[in-house]
Parts: sequence; structure tokens; C-alpha cells
Amino acid sequence: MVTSLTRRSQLNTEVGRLERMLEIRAVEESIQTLYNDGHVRGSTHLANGQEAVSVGIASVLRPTDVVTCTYRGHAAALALGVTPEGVLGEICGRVIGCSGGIGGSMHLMDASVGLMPTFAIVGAGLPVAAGVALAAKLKKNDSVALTIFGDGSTNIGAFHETLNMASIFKLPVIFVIENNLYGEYTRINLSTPISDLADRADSYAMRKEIVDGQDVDAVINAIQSAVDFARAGNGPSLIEAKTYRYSGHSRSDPATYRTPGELDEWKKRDPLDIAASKLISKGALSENELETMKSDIDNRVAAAIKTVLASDGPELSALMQHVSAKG
Ligand SMILES: Cc1ncc(C[n+]2csc(CCOP(=O)(O)OP(=O)(O)O)c2C)c(N)n1
Ligand SMILES: [Mg+2]
Repeated sequence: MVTSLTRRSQLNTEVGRLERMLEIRAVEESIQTLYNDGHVRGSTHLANGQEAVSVGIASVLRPTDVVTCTYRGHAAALALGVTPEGVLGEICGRVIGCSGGIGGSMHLMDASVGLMPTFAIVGAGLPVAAGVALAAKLKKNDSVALTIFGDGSTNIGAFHETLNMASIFKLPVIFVIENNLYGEYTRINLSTPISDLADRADSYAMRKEIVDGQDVDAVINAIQSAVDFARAGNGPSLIEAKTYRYSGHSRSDPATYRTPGELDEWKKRDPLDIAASKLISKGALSENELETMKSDIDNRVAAAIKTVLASDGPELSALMQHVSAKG
């Protein structure tokens, strides 16, 4: 059986990283179809266009490090190692889902690869990551925590409070902003008075870096430096990955509020194309091998969907599991 841990180790090669980014894109596209066909209850948020950020992060972290991220977390879950069956099963509310089908699209988790349940509340993953980092520091176990969140989240109180505390306590935590230029239906220039969000680190005397979020190698370098810095006991970093989401905010949003032409411009710098052409130009991959890789992925995703749709939803009693109350 393929485990999340074995899938994580597949990111050790450049070809493996491209393959995972292609898989994420294929899974995300299939989610939109599953949603349109009525298999997904509630909402769902795609991260297509942002694959290099998740794969870059997962390529650097150890499975014993901890990650928190948002409702836009399918890509991070797949990158960290969760199988397509685990992600699609959860999104369709089946027991084979990575949270047993009781969490849904916004609540993916897999402790074996360090993924805490993903957060639907904007900014909520940041203080939790800082808490995990504080525990690692007290236990002196050399682990780091990393939290992924959007540009809009940098306007929320939890962002500022957490950065301040992380800096004062020199916590081994890495804050990663996926700056995709939109928070829900609002463009960043209408909500935020600065364009380089990494500059917010200055208020907290924190190390910062801006990175091209379309280039997985650039993301790896930025994350590696921040992780080395944190493991050496120097404290947190704020990394801003400049990226773009191809879909609307969620499920049926056609994103008509976008600046005309903007999507096409970003697609010219597609993270999958950038990674594939680098490998092809240095002779590490042929066009034929790339096509075979893509059709193998399509077949695997189609098989995963078949398995998911044939599997059961959780029993009603599952609602009361993992729930506690103090009388
Ligand atoms: C505390 C809170 N406020 C508002 C919302 C509604 N909401 C959901 S997503 C979102 C936009 C967040 O944008 P951003 O942080 O840029 O992340 P992105 O969706 O672009 O990845 C908002 C306002 C929420 N979930 N939680
Ligand atoms: Mg955003």
C-alpha cells in the first residue's frame, strides 16, 4: 500500500516534484467536476496555479515537522503526501477520506506527515503553529512548524499577535503568505495599503523574504533558508510567495471581478510549465516521458475517483467521535 510517508519521499527528486505538481492540478480539476456533479457538499476552494508553493514547502520539511494551512489546503495535503483517495474521499465525505469523511474539503489532516487539520477560519492556523513551535522549543526536539495562509490573512489580528510573540520568543516557526492577489472577491490594492506583504515582518524585527511562487526551485531555496535559520535556534521568518489562483475564490465563483487579462498573464508563468521546461531543457525529461507521466496521473486520479464514489459515507455515530465535553 502507498502511504503518505512513501509519497512524501517521492519529492526527493526534481522529476518527483514535477509529477506531484501535475497530480495536484489533475486532482483539483477533478474536484470542480465532482462538485458540479453534486458529489461535494458545502464549499470547496481550489489552489490551481499555486502548486509550486505547496510542493516547495513539502520538499524541504521533515514529516516530523508540523504544518497548518487554510481551507485552500488540497494542494498542501497532496504535496505533504496524502493520497488522492485520502483527499478526494474527504472532500466527498467518505470514510476513506483522510479525516474519516467528517471534515470535508476545508478540514484535511494527516498526522503521519505533520498536517494538522486545515483551518476554515482566516488566520486561525498561525497561533496554532506558534504553539507547536513553542512546544518544539521547550522539548528541544529540533522540529519546526510552518503555517501557510493568504494575503488577506495578513490584515487579521491573529497574524500580528502571532508574529509579535513568535519574534519575542524566537520560535522555530515559518510564516508563508500565499499572495494570490485576492481575498475572496476583493483585489489586494482595495484592502491592503502595501504591495510587498513581507514588509510587515519589519514591525516585528523578523527575518523576511519575497519569493517567486511560480518557481518550485525558488520556493525550495527560500523555505530551506528559513528552516535552517529556525532549526539553528534563530527564530521565525516571514516568507511571501507571489502567486495566483486560477479559479475563483470557491466552488461556483466565476471571478468576474478580476482585472481583464490578468489570468492570461499569470498562465504564461504556469508553475508546472516552468518546472517541466527546466527538466526538458537540461535533458532530464523528454516530451514523450512528460506526456506519459500526465496520462498515468490522469488514470490514477480517475481510479481514485472510482474508488471514492464506490465507498461509504461515515455512520451517523461518527459525529460524536473525537468530541469531548466537560460537565
Ligand atoms: C475570521 C474569518 N473572517 C472571514 C472569513 C471569510 N473568508 C473566507 S476566505 C476569506 C478570504 C481570505 O483571503 P486570503 O487570506 O487572501 O486567502 P485565499 O482565499 O486567497 O487563499 C474570507 C474573508 C473567515 N473564513 N474567517
Ligand atoms: Mg488571497
